[in-house]
Amino acid sequence: MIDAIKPAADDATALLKAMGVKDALWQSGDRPVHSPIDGARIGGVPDATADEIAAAVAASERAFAVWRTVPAPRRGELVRLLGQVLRVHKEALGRLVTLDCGKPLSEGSGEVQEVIDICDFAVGLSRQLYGLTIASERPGHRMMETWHPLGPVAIITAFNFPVAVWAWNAALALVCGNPVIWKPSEKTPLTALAVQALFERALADFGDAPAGLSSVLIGDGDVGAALVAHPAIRLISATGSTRMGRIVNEQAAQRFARVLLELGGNNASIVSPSADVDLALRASAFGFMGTAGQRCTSLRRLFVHRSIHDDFLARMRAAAASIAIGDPRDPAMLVGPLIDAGAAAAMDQALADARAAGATISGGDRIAGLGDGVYVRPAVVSHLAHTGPVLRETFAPILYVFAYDDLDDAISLQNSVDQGLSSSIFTADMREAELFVSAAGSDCGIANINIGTSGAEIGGAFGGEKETGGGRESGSDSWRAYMRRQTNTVNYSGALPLAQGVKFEI
Ligand code: UN1
Repeated sequence: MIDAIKPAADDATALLKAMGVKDALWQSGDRPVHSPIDGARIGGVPDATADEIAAAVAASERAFAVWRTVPAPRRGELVRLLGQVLRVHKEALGRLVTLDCGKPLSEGSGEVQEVIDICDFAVGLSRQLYGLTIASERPGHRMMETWHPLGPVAIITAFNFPVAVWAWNAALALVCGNPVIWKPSEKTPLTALAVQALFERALADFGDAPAGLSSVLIGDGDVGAALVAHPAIRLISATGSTRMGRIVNEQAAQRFARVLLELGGNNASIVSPSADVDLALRASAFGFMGTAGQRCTSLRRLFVHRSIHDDFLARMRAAAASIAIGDPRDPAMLVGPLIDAGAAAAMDQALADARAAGATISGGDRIAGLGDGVYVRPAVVSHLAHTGPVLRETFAPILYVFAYDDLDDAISLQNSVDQGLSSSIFTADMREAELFVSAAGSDCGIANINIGTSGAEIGGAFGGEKETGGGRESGSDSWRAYMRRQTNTVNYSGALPLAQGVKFEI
């Protein structure tokens, strides 16, 4: 166990060295890097210049010309080797994730596990990029669908999952035949540098991969904008705020580039009278307080049946009041710091708005941190009308609790927000559960039964509707977003019958 008061910077030096990141990449740049654990400066990274962005895209285009012709199972071998390197460095990378974004060690290591899992998934997928054979209406003809590599993919990620979301995209993109260019959050660049160094080890083990298959470009929105505007980038996969996603979407549409957007969530759970209340309480507590409420899948709104509402609310307030908050390197701590002071200010504002609307609030106060780390007591908000901007998504541990009488009403309130990422119901009533996942139920991309809103496995498609952006990443058939579909009609007949019976004799 790491000493709870050890400065974050000391850990970073050892971890980055162990993973082979050169000092020059993270010690002397102009952009300061702070650990949210103690707010201290860990290092400085250089922003990518316009020339470096252009060079990375050019290298990516050259790599694409080669990589698209490498058989997919062989491409899978590179991702298999990446998974191997990550297994070896799982603990170190998990600790670095903790230093970079402040999530507890078990979550940092869980995030690296998620990366290993998607690598395994992608390796299997590299032998299963199946197309269809389609019955032709013409004699002596055959139709089929072929999936081809798409082109260079830009991956823009957020601070809260500094490696997993890159991996969802990169592992699939690489087996699908595409190079990747990563613009990580400027708040968590160290994880990206470490992952790039580990990727380079996998490349060395692989042997003959083209240069330029993966690169990291550090910087703010300008770097992202340059990638979105570049004609060689065929897909922009972006995770972050709806505001950012709207800009990416509009700019990419100008040149008909493909986008895969994973934006805000204003996720809700419903606790029905038949629910296993202990289970629902623990799942909802993790949902709203886990990762200090900074997951896009974090639980924001909870609808509890009136018959159990008061008791449930009291127990949730007690859980929030007693949860262990502190240095995320201490395994006893379940909640770490917020990413920065800006996040705390947004939380304060959200609570002030709820208070002004007449809500009852417990928690939300600042806890003396380590140095300048920003630690907050999770807040439970109740007796608030479910309406208006006060219910916006805030990336912080705030739970709004509502009593409901009728399940249809609860589902319709759940669906009444602008986002549609994750949702769940706690019930032992099969009819309620089936209604919730039916066409008339939750309108979200994720709808769970007797599980919270966060903590999805990689095997399913991940993403959501409405202002969440509509993209699907990770498992199931999400790989199709990284390939271009080609319809082939083959005539082996010697005659030339035209489709739909059209006649054209010359
Ligand atoms: C995110 O917050 O952007 O389902 C991703 C989850 C994690 C991924 C969250 N597996 O909570």
